[in-house]
Amino acid sequence: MLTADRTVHTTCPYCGVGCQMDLHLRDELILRVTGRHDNQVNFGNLCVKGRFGLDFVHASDRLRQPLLRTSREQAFSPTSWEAAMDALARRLLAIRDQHGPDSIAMLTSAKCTNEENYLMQKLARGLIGTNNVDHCARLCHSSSVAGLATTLGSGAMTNSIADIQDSDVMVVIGSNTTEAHPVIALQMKAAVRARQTKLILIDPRRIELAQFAHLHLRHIPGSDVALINAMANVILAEGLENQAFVAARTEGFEVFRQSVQEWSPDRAAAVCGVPPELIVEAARLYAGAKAASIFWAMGITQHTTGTDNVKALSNLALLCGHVGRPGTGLNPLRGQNNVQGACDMGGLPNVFPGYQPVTSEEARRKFADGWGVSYDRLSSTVGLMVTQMMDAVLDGRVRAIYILGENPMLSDPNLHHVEQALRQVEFLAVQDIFLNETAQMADLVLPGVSFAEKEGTFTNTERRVQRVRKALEPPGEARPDWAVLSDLAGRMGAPWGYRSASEVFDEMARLTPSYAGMSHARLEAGGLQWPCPSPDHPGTQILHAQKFSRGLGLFSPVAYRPPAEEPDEAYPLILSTGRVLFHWHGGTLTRRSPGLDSLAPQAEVEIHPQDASRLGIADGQTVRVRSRRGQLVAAARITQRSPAGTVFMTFHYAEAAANLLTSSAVDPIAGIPEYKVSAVWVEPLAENVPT
Ligand SMILES: Nc1nc2c(c(=O)[nH]1)N[C@H]1C(S)=C(S)[C@@H](COP(=O)(O)OP(=O)(O)OC[C@H]3O[C@@H](n4cnc5c(=O)[nH]c(N)nc54)[C@H](O)[C@@H]3O)O[C@H]1N2
Ligand SMILES: Nc1nc2c(c(=O)[nH]1)N[C@H]1C(S)=C(S)[C@@H](COP(=O)(O)OP(=O)(O)OC[C@H]3O[C@@H](n4cnc5c(=O)[nH]c(N)nc54)[C@H](O)[C@@H]3O)O[C@H]1N2
Ligand code: SF4
Ligand SMILES: [Mo]
Repeated sequence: MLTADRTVHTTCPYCGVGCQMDLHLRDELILRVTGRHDNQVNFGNLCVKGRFGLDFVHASDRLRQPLLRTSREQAFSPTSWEAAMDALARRLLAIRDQHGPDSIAMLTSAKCTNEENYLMQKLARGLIGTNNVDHCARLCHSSSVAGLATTLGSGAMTNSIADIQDSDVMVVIGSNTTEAHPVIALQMKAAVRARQTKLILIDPRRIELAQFAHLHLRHIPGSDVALINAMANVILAEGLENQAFVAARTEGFEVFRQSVQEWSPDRAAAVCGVPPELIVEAARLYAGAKAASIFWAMGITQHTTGTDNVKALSNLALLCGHVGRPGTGLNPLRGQNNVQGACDMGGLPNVFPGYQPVTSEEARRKFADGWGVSYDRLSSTVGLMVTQMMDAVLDGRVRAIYILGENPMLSDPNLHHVEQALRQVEFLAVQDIFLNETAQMADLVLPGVSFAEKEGTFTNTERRVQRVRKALEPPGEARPDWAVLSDLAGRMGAPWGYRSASEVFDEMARLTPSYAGMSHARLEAGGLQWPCPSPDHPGTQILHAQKFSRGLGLFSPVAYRPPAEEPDEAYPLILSTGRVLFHWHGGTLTRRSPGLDSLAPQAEVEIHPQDASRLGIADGQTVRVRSRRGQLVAAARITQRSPAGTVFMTFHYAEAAANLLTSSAVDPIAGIPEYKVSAVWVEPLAENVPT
């Protein structure tokens, strides 16, 4: 057996938990991965993806050279960096000059480092002059950011992973934590087992956490507002609210109180399908706890009512004073390894780094000075969201798209629509580590490098900024994404000339108050949680302890609205989409891991026995799933995990891409798609697939 000759301490590239790991290396090979104990994040643990899922780094089909073609009908030809970068700079400048800065849109990447995201938005804003920069946070927690920004003044997780141990009651709502944030789920399970913490699970599906739950409320997808309003109704009716907290720390209480008066448990039960007694019990348990925390993810956010769902949760926490102390709080579990960071860095159409609004003259002056660009260059117009960019291509407003580390051809809703737009766009450049489904449609493909081949930082779900360290040389001619962006800026007339990721970080920290006290050198000793405003500041474990970012916490009444598309005769089942433990989004990374792929090799449609027998579907049988947008074929998995009337699929398999089916309906405030509710028709096909 080969033994390692060195180890490199770095951060897991998969999920927002941000586990600290050692890569055990020999020559240019990762031999083994182990979890590190010297931190407050993973305490030595790793999940199967971190430990056994890094094969993609060594995959033989990593991008090694830039690829270019002069027309979409041609095949790609490998080209030099010189030619590729010249082509990119030339095309972007020409399109900007001919059609204006807002004819260019950029997607930045929650898989890339803070430094890279900072440069991507600096390029969009400071060089091109557009705020058309967004990323997968739009598809993910944009509704959490919007909801919490309104109610608390800051959209991030309020508490820390380590303080799960301080909760008496945990509400996990719309988060399949054991599969999507496995190492946080370990902490939750430990709390239940060792500390008798009571878990209230609110999820339509019987996910693994149900085995640990004191109460499991299985509601109808999309009915969270009714359910949460009813919990508040019970708390008020029984006088269980925290009056001192409401009086001292909040505003808008009276209007809120009136708004939930009509939401008796009986009325909510008729909408959400949960027995009223269970709603009452959950409300009493949450309100009566000394410290109660709420954790949520896509089951709450990915709805046309996503922002309302988050506001409803926020109302509940304010009502009981469960925020600002250890083991309390409002905790949106962030998904990608660096989605928190990509947002913090201003990879969003409305804010500069540190959530400084592009509409603020003061902020524009600050960044114009900081970047040495003219004030007029920085646009005060909020840019396009991911979910608006494709329409903007189709109606001619957007002519060029430059995508860093994202795969909209599998991850955006309504893929036929996305495909139409990407075919039509005049110029498409993709910078990735693989020729993913989106890159296959591009004019120009640039080879970036993976987390293992570059320096930088990721910010995890609890706002902790942690180092990513170079362990390997890039494959072929591939270059770190930050270096590619810096090179591009030079060719577009701005010689940024960064020599290292650390220099980029220092510039960013000067302009971003919540990161101002950090540097690569300081992060060597371990991660720091923002806000960390000065070099002697220890970082912040719990937000809103004395006062909320906006001053007083704001109660925000929310009215129940049904999902945009409900089942009917033509499409009688609800399709819910999500994840399994072993795969990552479109599978670009995990399906290159033979171990992971063998554990979840094929696309399946989870279907309840009642629906299956009514439709004449056997376990393992091939079925066709159709929606108003498209259709696909997959294997049926008959199980009681999903409730009757709802089928569940992942979006991990390109050959049965769930987003062919999903609808483009979005939340009116956050622009997040309703991935958790579309209406579908399912029918058995004659032939069987092996199971
Ligand atoms: N293995 C793996 N882990 C991942 C990822 C991955 O692709 N694979 N992706 C990462 C990313 S980017 C993200 S954002 C996170 C996502 O993490 P999660 O949000 O935990 O993952 P999902 O599978 O989307 O599931 C959400 C849960 O919401 C429930 N749900 C569906 N509809 C509703 C509803 O209307 N109300 C409520 N209350 N619940 C509902 C589903 O049954 C499911 O249990 O995972 C991260 N971690
Ligand atoms: N139906 C349905 N659709 C969904 C969801 C759902 O629940 N249901 N969830 C949504 C959510 S929450 C999210 S976050 C999105 C995710 O959507 P995406 O971000 O589009 O998904 P990924 O597959 O993670 O794409 C990441 C890309 O980055 C590349 N990459 C990895 N590391 C690097 C690097 O260091 N440099 C560069 N340049 N590239 C790199 C990978 O090869 C991959 O192509 O999907 C959304 N889509
Ligand atoms: S829990 Fe997330 S960060 Fe930790 S090893 Fe698994 S995928 Fe990586
Ligand atoms: Mo996500």
